[in-house]
Amino acid sequence: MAKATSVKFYNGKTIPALGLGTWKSKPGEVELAVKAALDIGYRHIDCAYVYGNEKEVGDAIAAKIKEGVVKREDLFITSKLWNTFHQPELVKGALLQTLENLQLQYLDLYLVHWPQAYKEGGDLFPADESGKIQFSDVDYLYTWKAMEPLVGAGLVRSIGISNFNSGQVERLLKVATIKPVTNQVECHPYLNQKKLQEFCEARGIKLTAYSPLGSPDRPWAKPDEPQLMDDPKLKAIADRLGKTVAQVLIRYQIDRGNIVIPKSANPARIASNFQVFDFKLSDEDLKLINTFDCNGRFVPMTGSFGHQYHPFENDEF
Ligand code: NAP
Ligand code: SBI
Repeated sequence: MAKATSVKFYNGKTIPALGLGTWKSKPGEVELAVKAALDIGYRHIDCAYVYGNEKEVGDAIAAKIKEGVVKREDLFITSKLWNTFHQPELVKGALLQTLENLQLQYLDLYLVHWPQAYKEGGDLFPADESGKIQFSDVDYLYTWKAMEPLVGAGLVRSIGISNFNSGQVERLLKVATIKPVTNQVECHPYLNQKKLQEFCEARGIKLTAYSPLGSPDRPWAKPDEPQLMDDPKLKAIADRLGKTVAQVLIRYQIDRGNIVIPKSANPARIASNFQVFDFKLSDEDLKLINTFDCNGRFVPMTGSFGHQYHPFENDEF
């Protein structure tokens, strides 16, 4: 079997280039999905407190360590600080809760999930009577300053960011003692993030591609919207290579040097998505796929529109 690719961070740590996404995997199915993934060879799992399924992910990891299938040190486990815990005094407690949920002593990577903060202390999506999300004005720079000591405390190996635009990355770097290792953002052929990737790469920050398959199960998807995986141009490339469109979309990220975290809760698709280390896209195919960009964002986070730190409202990239 061909060897799985790794990506090296500026701090010397490595991350398996392909990880399993877990957003929308129901608590009742995610344990089976993670167990299947670990059996198949995945060593990187992407989690978050807000997904509401960390305990079941933790049960799967604990079971596979107990069975002797994997050792903790061979795994790469990421989780994320949710928007209601941005106040610096809340950051360590939020991490400790995630560690308890996942039954882990440390995370390999802890991300600030979004730059914008929500009202602290209650619902994860605190809303007023009209349903509008209630914002907090905590500046993500103060949140970052509370993330940094988690590394020295041995609770996390690396720290990073998610959904930060180029201006926000630049602003963060001006105060950071520890630079983020990665910026996890939406990335696929319709939103290929070429400019943000180059911007981050120039600063030693790797890009992690979320929703790489176009997130067809996103809760706000409308039936008439185009599905990335149904794109006939991608289907033609996949057919020519004898691969599935999903495999081409995953390989597209790996061949661009990105980390990629497709979600599946289906063991057969989890297995098929891992069959991407026996082929490579040619430069011609990469160039062709790069032309499909249409600023097509599947995860616009509309509920945060109007927040001063919403990442997608004002800046170009
Ligand atoms: P995605 O990975 O692009 O797509 C997941 C969907 O594709 C599911 O409906 C899945 O169905 C289906 N699928 C998976 N493999 C397939 C295959 N081989 N053939 C056909 N369908 C397939 O979407 P995503 O969940 O939005 O993104 C991936 C991960 O990125 C998330 O789970 C999460 O971990 C992370 N993420 C992070 C953020 C952030 O703000 N940082 C935002 C979004 C996502 P089945 O499950 O039925 O297979
Ligand atoms: C949730 F748990 C609920 C909603 C939601 O919308 C935006 C996308 C997101 C997120 O913030 N991170 C994800 O992986 N999905 C999400 C998660």
